[in-house]
Amino acid sequence: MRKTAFITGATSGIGKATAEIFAAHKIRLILCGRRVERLESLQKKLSLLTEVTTLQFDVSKKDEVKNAIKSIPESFKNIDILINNAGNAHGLSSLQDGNLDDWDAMLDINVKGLLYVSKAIIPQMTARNSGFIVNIGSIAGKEVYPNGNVYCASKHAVNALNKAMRIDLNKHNIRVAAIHPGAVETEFSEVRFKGDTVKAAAVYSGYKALQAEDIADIIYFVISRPYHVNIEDLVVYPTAQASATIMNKTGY
Ligand code: NDP
Ligand code: 8X3
Repeated sequence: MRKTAFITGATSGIGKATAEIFAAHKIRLILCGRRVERLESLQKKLSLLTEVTTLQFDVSKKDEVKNAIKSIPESFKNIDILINNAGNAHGLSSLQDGNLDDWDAMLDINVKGLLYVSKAIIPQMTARNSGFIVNIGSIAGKEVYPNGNVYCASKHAVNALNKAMRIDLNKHNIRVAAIHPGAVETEFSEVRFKGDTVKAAAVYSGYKALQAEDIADIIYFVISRPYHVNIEDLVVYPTAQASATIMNKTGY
């Protein structure tokens, strides 16, 4: 039987590329995000390959999450794979200069949003003793870098929650995995720098950054192992990057 996947943050970057590779493998899709026009155009494109439904909601608003998940059409209700991907960095400044609204956004979206979505979907997985949750963390969840403070804290929380899910869901036969990318060339830096495309482009210049499709390929590899195999934690860098702050920008 065809699997059904629920992907948050499917309107851009890693989430969109994951939707594309899943569709190519005939996985049925529930695509989520706030930008409805993007959801609709992706649904139109991917419906040529698989069944697709969309949900527009903000992961950080718990009532929106609950209502959206309740509204999933009956034929999509058995979710086999949850990709907790929605998230962003907002700002890059020292803790002492930090912006409280940016802090709220990162903690509300990257941490609480992931929790709200997981809480709403997990019960039907535990009822079936089956399911796979993939959490998109970051190297920011493995190390702390200058001015990364609250974004790093949010991704350290994702790393902790990934381990917590592995432990608490163990008795329910549910697979849980985290993928922690380094620099991936998406809209991520545009969001971090609040639409400053020059600053955003500089992040990815002088080397070959990871592409969203690279991470999507890895996500597909992880979810397509035999059921008894769980790849729990993967850190993925571009070849040019050795840590959050060590980047070989000599053109490789
Ligand atoms: P993008 O900015 O390209 O995509 C972010 C996605 O998250 C969009 O689809 C956006 O959809 C969604 N999103 C953001 N806020 C909300 C919200 N409040 N409610 C619902 N959806 C939301 O970035 P990436 O693809 O790079 O990021 C995906 C994940 O990968 C994030 O968790 C990020 O932290 C992580 N990551 C990214 C790295 C990178 O270098 N790019 C490296 C390591 C990890 P919409 O705006 O339509 O709601
Ligand atoms: C995105 C990678 O290094 O900007 O999570 O934190 S980094």
